[in-house]
Amino acid sequence: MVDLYFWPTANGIKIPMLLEELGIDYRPVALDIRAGAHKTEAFRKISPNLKIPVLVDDGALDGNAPVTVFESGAILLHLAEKHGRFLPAAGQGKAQALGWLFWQSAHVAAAFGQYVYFVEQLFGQVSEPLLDAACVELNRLYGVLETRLAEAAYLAGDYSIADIAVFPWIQPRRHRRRLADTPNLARWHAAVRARPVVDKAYRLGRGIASEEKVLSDWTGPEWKTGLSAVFRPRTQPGV
Ligand SMILES: N[C@@H](CCC(=O)N[C@@H](CS)C(=O)NCC(=O)O)C(=O)O
Repeated sequence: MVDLYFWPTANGIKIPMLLEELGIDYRPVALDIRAGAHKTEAFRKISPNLKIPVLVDDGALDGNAPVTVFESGAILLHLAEKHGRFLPAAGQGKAQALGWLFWQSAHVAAAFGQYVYFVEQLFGQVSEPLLDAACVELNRLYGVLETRLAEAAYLAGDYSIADIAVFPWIQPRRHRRRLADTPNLARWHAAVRARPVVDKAYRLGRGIASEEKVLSDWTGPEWKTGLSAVFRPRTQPGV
């Protein structure tokens, strides 16, 4: 059996997006992180950093040794390598996929997470220069994506675990953005979201916690007005 310990956040939802693509039979184990359900010694044994997601594969389905993987990027990589899909086997394609996968986990998670925390939790308390810096980095990273997607259909050429890692982090309303302002990112976003299994993964998430913002962001109307005071588009795409 393959158990997925998760909650439908940006990092959590990546894994059903890939498991569904691969057609793997898995058991979702919902851990309500908003209620602290992950903060147990039992969970620490499989998740040393006490975060979701974690994949536990007992090997029964394929006769392999049991394996437990924490960190969403590591889980995507593990599954892609094991099944030989959504990651080129070698060469430039593989290098691109890994580069964008690690870029998401190093840059996007930190910067987007900080921006949302400042705006949604600390607005009015966080200083103007700090808020400015968060906005500048958010815009810079959207620009990096726009530039890349102007030259390639998907981040590594073909659809890969890199696209799966980045997609849930693109939350236009939360980021006070219109996707139309970055047309190549918008085209890529529409193509990923049109994949039937992406919808299936998000439906699974909504069945668990429909109030999670990542689940509703791209299904509703794009952000148009409001909170413009905290939106400072100060950098050029690609800078
Ligand atoms: N780098 C980790 C980040 C995991 C992470 O931040 N998980 C969040 C949800 S998206 C979490 O478990 N939060 C609960 C907490 O911090 O207590 C990954 O990509 O898996």
